[in-house]
Amino acid sequence: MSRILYGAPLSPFVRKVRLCLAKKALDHELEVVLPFTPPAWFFDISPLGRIPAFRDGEFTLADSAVICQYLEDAYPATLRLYGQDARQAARIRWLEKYADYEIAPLATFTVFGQRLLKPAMGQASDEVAVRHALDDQLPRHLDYLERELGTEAFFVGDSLSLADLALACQWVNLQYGGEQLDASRWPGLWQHHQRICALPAVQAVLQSEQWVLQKLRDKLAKAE
Ligand SMILES: N[C@@H](CCC(=O)N[C@@H](CS)C(=O)NCC(=O)O)C(=O)O
Repeated sequence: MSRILYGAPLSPFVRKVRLCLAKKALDHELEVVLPFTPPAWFFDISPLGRIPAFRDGEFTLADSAVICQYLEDAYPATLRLYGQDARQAARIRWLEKYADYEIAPLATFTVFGQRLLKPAMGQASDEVAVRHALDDQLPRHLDYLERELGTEAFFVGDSLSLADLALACQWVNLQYGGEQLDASRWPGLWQHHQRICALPAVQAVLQSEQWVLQKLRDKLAKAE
């Protein structure tokens, strides 16, 4: 297989690239590389040691947004996920960056990380940090995103884009950490998330990662 995605299925960044590849109908192999303790060879393709990284033949690169943007440029005949013009592309990249750099530290690194990853690794979880993220930090981001979405079905234009996928990937990790978007406070975001999760490509990717989630939950139950 000339296209290889390196990473672990519960990472929202790995999930985002898997969804991008699926929507573009680009076949690939997922080679599992765990975060935090990657093998030495992995640093050659991901110098910071982070997942995901990607190989397309001899060409390698790291970072989910960079990989997805490469796929958009390298395979122009596939489904467009970065909009139809420069303005849409810029808006999509902004929202993708917002998901990856503003939402991820809270939904994934804090809620998912503290509630699931840390205890499964035998480390104490910091529920104070989780409550701070949920009560004090996330709401202003959710208010902003609710306003940006308005009553539209998609964040940018009238079709699915990386903005929708990047945000949905973060809400999935929030859910795995035992939290939901509050449907009464952010109804647009809640509906948007249901809509994205109902897409067959998203369903398939989420299904394929359930065994890993269960393994983590079993580990957690044993550690308690
Ligand atoms: N901006 C990066 C973030 C990647 C990232 O932080 N991945 C996490 C796993 S979800 C990781 O590899 N963490 C290990 C580390 O930081 O050493 C991307 O979009 O690919």
